Amino acid sequence: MNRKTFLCLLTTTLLLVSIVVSNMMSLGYAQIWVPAAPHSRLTSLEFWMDNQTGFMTVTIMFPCLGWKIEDWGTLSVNGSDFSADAEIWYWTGPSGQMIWYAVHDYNLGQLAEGVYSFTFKSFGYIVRSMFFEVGFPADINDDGRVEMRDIGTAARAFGTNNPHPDWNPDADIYRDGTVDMIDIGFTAKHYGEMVP
Ligand SMILES: [Ca+2]
Repeated sequence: MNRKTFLCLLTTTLLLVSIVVSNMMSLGYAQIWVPAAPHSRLTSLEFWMDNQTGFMTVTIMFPCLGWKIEDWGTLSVNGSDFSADAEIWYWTGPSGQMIWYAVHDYNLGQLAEGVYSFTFKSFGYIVRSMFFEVGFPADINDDGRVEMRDIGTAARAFGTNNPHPDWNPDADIYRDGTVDMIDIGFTAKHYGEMVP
């Protein structure tokens, strides 16, 4: 490498470093609203039913005034999976210290007995998700109690999907087309329980 190439490289490197540093400085001092996601531990999801209609209440605790929710997003459904993608912003400048709560109810519509999931997002980033049950799906044979026959039915169908000879749609209580650990887990969780 000759001296001219070396100086040219050095100048380019210094220029790049100064651009990066000045960008970092300006970012550090910028007071703007940026897309953000609240902490999952400060976000709670609560499922409830009113008649046959399911609702999900999302409650977010904010530690200061430098947060705003521009849009709670629209609910989308894919099989047994619900999700909502909100637009939540964070102010990078100074803001007042005050704990406040934002609460929103999503109407999930009429729900048949089964296991479902709900995922709450902000700008596509997953904040929190949960499974919830409607009715008493663990009682697969509908005799009013979860016992070995239900666990056995789920176990026999374990790992299958349509058109496997052991496939049993009744055991697919989280209806995703496969009987897997989610279905067995929810059945086993209620072992010994009577239908309320
Ligand atoms: Ca399933």
